[in-house]
Amino acid sequence: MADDSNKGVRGIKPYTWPAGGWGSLRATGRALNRQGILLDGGRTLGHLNQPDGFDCMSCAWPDQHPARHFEFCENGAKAVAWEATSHRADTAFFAAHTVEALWGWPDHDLEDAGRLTTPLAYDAQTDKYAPIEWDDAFARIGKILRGFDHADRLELYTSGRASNEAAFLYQLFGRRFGTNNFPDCSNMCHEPTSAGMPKSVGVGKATVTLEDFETCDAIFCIGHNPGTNHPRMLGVLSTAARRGCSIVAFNPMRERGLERFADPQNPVEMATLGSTELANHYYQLNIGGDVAMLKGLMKSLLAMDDADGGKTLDHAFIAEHTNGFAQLKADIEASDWTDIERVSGLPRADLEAAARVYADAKSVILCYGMGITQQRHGTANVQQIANLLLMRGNIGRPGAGMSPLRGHSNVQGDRTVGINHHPSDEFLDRLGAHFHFTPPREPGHTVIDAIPAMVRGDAKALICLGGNLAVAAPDPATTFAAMRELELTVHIATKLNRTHLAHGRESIILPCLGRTEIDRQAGTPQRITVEDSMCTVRESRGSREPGSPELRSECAIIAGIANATLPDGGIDWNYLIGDYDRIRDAIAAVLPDIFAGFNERLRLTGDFYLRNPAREREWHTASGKAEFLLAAGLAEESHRSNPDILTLTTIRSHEQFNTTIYSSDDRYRGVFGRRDVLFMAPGDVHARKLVPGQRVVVSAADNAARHIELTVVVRELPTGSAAMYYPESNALISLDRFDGPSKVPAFKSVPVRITALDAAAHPT
Ligand SMILES: Nc1nc2c(c(=O)[nH]1)N[C@H]1C(S)=C(S)[C@@H](COP(=O)(O)OP(=O)(O)OC[C@H]3O[C@@H](n4cnc5c(=O)[nH]c(N)nc54)[C@H](O)[C@@H]3O)O[C@H]1N2
Ligand SMILES: Nc1nc2c(c(=O)[nH]1)N[C@H]1C(S)=C(S)[C@@H](COP(=O)(O)OP(=O)(O)OC[C@H]3O[C@@H](n4cnc5c(=O)[nH]c(N)nc54)[C@H](O)[C@@H]3O)O[C@H]1N2
Ligand SMILES: [Mo]
Repeated sequence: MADDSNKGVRGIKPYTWPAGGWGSLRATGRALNRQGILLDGGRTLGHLNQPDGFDCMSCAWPDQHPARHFEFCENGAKAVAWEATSHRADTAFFAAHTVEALWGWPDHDLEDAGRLTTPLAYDAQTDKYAPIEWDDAFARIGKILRGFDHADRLELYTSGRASNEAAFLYQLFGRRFGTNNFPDCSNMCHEPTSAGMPKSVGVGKATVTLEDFETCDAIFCIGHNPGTNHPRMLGVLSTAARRGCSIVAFNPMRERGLERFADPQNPVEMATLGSTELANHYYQLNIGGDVAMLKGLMKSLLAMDDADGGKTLDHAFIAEHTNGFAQLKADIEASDWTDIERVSGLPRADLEAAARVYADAKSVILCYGMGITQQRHGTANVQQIANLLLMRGNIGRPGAGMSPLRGHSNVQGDRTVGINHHPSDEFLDRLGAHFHFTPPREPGHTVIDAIPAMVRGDAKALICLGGNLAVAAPDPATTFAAMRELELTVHIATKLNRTHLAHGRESIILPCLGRTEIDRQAGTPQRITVEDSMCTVRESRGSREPGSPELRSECAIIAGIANATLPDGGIDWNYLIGDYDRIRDAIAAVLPDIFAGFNERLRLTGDFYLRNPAREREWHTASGKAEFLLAAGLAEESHRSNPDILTLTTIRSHEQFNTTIYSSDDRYRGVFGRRDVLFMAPGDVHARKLVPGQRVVVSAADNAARHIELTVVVRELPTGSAAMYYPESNALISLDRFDGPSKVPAFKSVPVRITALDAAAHPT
């Protein structure tokens, strides 16, 4: 809000500039400077997203072809600076601090201690992590794992930064050990896409490529914040806007990165302080109002189609390619406009206007993110998006399609190569045949299953391939307590975080190379591969010397654990990691449909597209057609009718990567030097007789024992909707509110109550 509603509140100032621009360049310089790498970091950035360089680890947005001179953004630069830092959490650091003392540090400071340099084991006598030899670390892990009565005692968590090669080895290790327990960060992220889309259109991935953004007539952006989370997308959006493509945003908050952008790579915009308007239609719907909004759009389209004698919808496509249209039509017609308006928070006229933009566009791309997936009805949201697109044949032709914006830079690839708690029989058959063993068939655990398994004592060991599981998941206190009862916790990581401090009886931290660093095996630099949000697999080669001579690659660490755990397992792990081409040959053998000729294709072009049948209107569903799928009612949450309860959404600031907090600013939202804020609608602030700057207690509506203190900041939001930053929010969130089919927690719709603290006693 460019007004003075929050005047006098510490750290809150209106931000009137566009996204990008000089603010972005200044922030890039500051990020490099803070990590003490100004000169060398600048050189490193030159390799970012270039054909012979490394792939950016900040998001999964695809790279431009041909590559631009600088193919990175402010937040990509921050991620690189954070990894390439000159700070070190070395032996002296761990000698100086007990785990109890470190527990009291803010999350930012733990990671800012710098890169881990040597393997560490927890010593209960001193309450410190102490250095240990690699072989000793592997032997300790192997000894405990070999002693388990059942392989399902082990949980193998993956965060989506791991390469295809590391992820493939990791799942191979887990399955050879005997478990499908692969809780994954996607279980907190895009799993509703993977659960919902295949039933609708037969694939669980984007049906568009970057080229489609060059010819589409409208782009719908629902529940994502590209200015912060996929900043390279802003270049694509502004090019589209300049050629007259409509951009329609549905988001409870006004996000600067959806409104205006000054492209730092556009000399004219930079010199003239100009910018490009992005969304020309911006609808601030209620948190959790997306099913109602989507049904409102579809209801408007049906009415238009009735009025113009069937010209609005693509009836030929519907007849030839789809199933279930009559049922969908009946379902939509049964929804009442009054209910749609109440639940979505949008007036009928707005929904009709947005539907008109949709109908007037020959080709539409619909992009979506966490606002859609992290809901109790996340899978239903995804399927209603597919319905909307199918109505006008907007899937499987140029300039049109569904574009889920994945999170972590390789979360999609990790899933493709087998990180999955319920793999297909075909995958397991081929894996077993190639490596001569019988993989387990029982489905394993997602995140929301793994944590209760640890609480019950069914799970006794947790290995984390990256990430910060306990902080990222709902209800950290429960996870921390459960982790402390485990027999073994192992973290393969670049930097220290809070999850590492909740140690099991034996607890080991194994420091790994990051994406920016040269990975040498048998003296030869290796390349790894990742898959972007639009299904292109690309190679990535680090260019920096490792942050410490002791670091090992994720692949080498997994091989070390596997050798020590499965000495007679019949898989030659050292052979596999001696040359990563061998891992890729194994991936090609196990997944021939998409990876046949993996190494050859890489050598030819450095990247290749994984075929997507829905893009070619080949529908891999049970019926062989695209399915219109129904969602019950409008997915209205029952707490909505209680005026005491607000619906809280949890968002990322511009200075964080998930649980990694770079600094306490959130420039585009006008928040500086603090994160302890609660964004509230003016009406809700007044109704509770609060004032901006007041300290309040925010408590979970279902359990007042979960609460945190925040400062009220007034923001243009629909009444009843509020927002705060993730991950601090997770203390409020329960493990039992999740989307049924995908088990993704409802991070974006948390029912809360607000109680004022005495303003005088608790100044802002
Ligand atoms: N710099 C940076 N880049 C990142 C990340 C990062 O933390 N930092 N994280 C990466 C990861 S893992 C992911 S998954 C992606 C996340 O990328 P996004 O999906 O953009 O992530 P969020 O910040 O969670 O924001 C989602 C948006 O949804 C809106 N929203 C909230 N509730 C609702 C709702 O009910 N309906 C609708 N329609 N909108 C809603 C919020 O206002 C916000 O603008 O980004 C990836 N890229
Ligand atoms: N309330 C709320 N909760 C959420 C979300 C939300 O929007 N709201 N979003 C959810 C989403 S979308 C996601 S994806 C999850 C994220 O959950 P995670 O993926 O578990 O968390 P990150 O914060 O990305 O993990 C950061 C850690 O990864 C390690 N790391 C960094 N780089 C590397 C590397 O190259 N290799 C290895 N091995 N380790 C590395 C570092 O130790 C760092 O501390 O959080 C989820 N939680
Ligand atoms: Mo994510």
